[in-house]
Amino acid sequence: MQSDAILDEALRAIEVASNEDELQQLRVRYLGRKSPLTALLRGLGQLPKEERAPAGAAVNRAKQSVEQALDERAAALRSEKESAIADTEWFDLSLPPPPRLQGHRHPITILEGELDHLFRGMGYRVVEGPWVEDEFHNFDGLNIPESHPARDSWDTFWLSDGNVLRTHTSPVQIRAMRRFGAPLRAIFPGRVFRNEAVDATHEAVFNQLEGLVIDKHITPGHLFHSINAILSEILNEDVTTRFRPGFFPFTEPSFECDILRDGSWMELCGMGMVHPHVLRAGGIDPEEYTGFAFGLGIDRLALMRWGIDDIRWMNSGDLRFLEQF
Ligand code: FA5
Repeated sequence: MQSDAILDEALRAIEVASNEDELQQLRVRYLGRKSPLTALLRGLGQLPKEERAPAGAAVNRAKQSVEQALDERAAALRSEKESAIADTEWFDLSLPPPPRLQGHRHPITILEGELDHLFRGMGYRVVEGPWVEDEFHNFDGLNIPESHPARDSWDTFWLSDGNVLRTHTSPVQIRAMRRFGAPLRAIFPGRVFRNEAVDATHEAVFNQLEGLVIDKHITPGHLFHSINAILSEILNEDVTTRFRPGFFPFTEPSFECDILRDGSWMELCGMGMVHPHVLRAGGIDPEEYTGFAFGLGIDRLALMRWGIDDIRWMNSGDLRFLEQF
């Protein structure tokens, strides 16, 4: 019968089809509108009546067989493809995974975390202030009026609206005094900005930790003892410090603290007894309360803690540096 011959031809072609595209072409050729099987179906009407039913059934069987052969061949091709992938793209589940790229905390973040923990343990509250400060908090309220030559000691980034990028964390003193009143024990960690020449121990953007304690009968003795205890704790050793007379308009008397490392002194911290003008600016009565304040360079502390030779590593973003922490 004609349909058997067509079926034979179709099955042979399907068997050797080697991809999905060829199968699709064969599907069109043997099952589509212009296929010989469809032509046979159309021609059924011209056959003698008694031949029509068996001939029609034969064509339909042939169509079903083609359909089935196409599906089977498609499945076979898919599984051939998958086993080829399985042969080439396998991996060994028992192998240990390659090392994962892991983030590291920045040394400043590590130190700030430790300082935070240490001071909270001593009953200090932690307060943050804004990086963009107004002239009052950065200068005037700290007893540095416009005419005061001490304004020149900080190379200030002035903003066009008359505000400044804070040159130190001391402005938070006034904010905290006004907010919490006395007695007060607080630290103010954070970033500060100075328009100054950068070298191995000076950055233009660095971090300070300000400490402020206000209570009755606070003396410089409390200040020196606190600084020594804190530095020894953070540097894990009995530190050797020296306290030199210093000058800050917002403390009186004022001191600088240096720390001895590898035979040389490095300046780490400015400090003093809070000036009565500053207490007043913070709304605290200097007749009733005294206090001490200090401003510690966190980046400098990091240099000492890890024996880093240059402060510029801190802002370098260099992974070779950061991956060591
Ligand atoms: C001050 O900024 C005062 N506000 C500190 C203070 C606070 C005094 C409270 C009294 C009472 P000074 O400019 O010295 O002071 O800076 C304090 C510390 O910040 C320095 O001892 C040093 O450790 C660090 N520091 C200062 N300048 C830089 C810089 N350019 N780069 C890195 N660290 C610096």
